[in-house]
Amino acid sequence: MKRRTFLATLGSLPLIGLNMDWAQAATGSMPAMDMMNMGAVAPVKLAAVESLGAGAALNDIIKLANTSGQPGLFRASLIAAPVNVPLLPGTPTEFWAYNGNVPGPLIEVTEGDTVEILFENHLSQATTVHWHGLPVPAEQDGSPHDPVAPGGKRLYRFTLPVGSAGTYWYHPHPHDNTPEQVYRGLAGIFIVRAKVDLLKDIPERLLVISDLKLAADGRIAPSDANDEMNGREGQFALVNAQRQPLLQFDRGGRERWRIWNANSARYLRLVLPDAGLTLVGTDGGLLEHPVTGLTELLLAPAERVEIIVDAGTNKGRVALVAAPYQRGKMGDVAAEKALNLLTVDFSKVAGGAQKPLPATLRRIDDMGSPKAKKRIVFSEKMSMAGGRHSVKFLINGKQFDMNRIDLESRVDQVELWEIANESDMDHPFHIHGTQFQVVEHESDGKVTPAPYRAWRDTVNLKSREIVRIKLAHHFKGIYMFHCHVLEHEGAGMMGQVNVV
Ligand SMILES: [Cu+2]
Repeated sequence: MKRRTFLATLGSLPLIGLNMDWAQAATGSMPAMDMMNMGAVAPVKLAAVESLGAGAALNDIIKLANTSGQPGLFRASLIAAPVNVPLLPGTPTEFWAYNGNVPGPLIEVTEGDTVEILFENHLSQATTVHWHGLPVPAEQDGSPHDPVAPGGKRLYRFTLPVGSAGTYWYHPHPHDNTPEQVYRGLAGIFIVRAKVDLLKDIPERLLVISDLKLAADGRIAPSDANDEMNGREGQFALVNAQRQPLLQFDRGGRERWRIWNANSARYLRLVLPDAGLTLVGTDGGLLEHPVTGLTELLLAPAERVEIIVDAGTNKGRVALVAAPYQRGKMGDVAAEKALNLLTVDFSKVAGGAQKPLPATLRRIDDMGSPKAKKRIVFSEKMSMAGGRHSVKFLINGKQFDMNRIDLESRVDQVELWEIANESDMDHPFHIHGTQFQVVEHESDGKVTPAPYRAWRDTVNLKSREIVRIKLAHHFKGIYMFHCHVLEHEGAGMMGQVNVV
């Protein structure tokens, strides 16, 4: 069974640009192949999409209560533990969740605040809490170097500097099992509010989009070979853990939406037909100027945006759609199709013209001339070494090794990082502990400067694309950088920079 599935996948693989050991494998002359080499299992029968109800009112995200009572200090506890949720009749579904919530509770602080989170691990695996995108010291980053053992606890403590306002999240990042811990439900959201925010009077919505691959028997399905290779995409793209909820546009004619792509691997090419869609923020907070007139917005896994949605001339119901996006998946995969993420009901608001947004939202200075340069290359290599099938996802030709430092940077020094994707698939680049500015994209020798200045911690690379970014780290220590298709990260598409 395993062999047949594997060969079916293999038969339609594009061979161009791949390691040619693969062609030998395709002849079928190899000895029995060991799928377990990829940690993958054969596909299981999935629950029907209609088995989860749709159309319920959109949930708000639960907030993590601040227990400190002291101004400038946010103190709370997070517990990672299994929780049973009745999704299908019969067997409840076991998720792994922070404080019993999927997605995890919202941590909401103001720039300048100190954050103290007492974390307890009630899982059967070691885990960490990684503060995705936040400028935190290396030893507070929840990196694979600082696991919290099953039954263990630790205190995370960091101060968020003025200027760090933005839209972040937290999720596990242990040496192994990051993909599994996230797909079982461990991911929560984090907002750092600015002391001065010119858009603060616009009512906000928080939309956390996450993947669920649910087996017909109610279990969360294990990842199969296709998930391991292309990144896991279940049959559900949930919004605030709901299938196609209803967003009643009833907070006035204009809303500010923060959107998280918390999927393991699914890209979100967001389209909201006929509604005004204005980009005002990225991972690291507001842009300098609103970007108006967008018809679609691509969010790679782990990316966040802030958009302004105006009721405009909409009077009825419109679906927020994830339109088909080709990211170079390999093998015999289903054709990409549009997914309705949620329904927006504009019928309760008077549309019409809204007053213009402020032309300038805040200042983002150029980071200045880089003092050093680095080059990162993403590649994929497939082989049948020793009769064992393996897909390797590499950075600079290597798989992740926790005992190897790949790069060295100087604290506070601005560097130019050139990231080249020499593979056939898209890969989103993410670096820990800091935000960067994209300088330009290059494709087929054509260089396109970034159209606006923005702070990001994640940027997508299409196949054969080069992206140049400027970045600086502000703490010493070891930080990870990796592909944020979690199965690729788990397979070794990750490196370490030591900041000295
Ligand atoms: Cu990747």
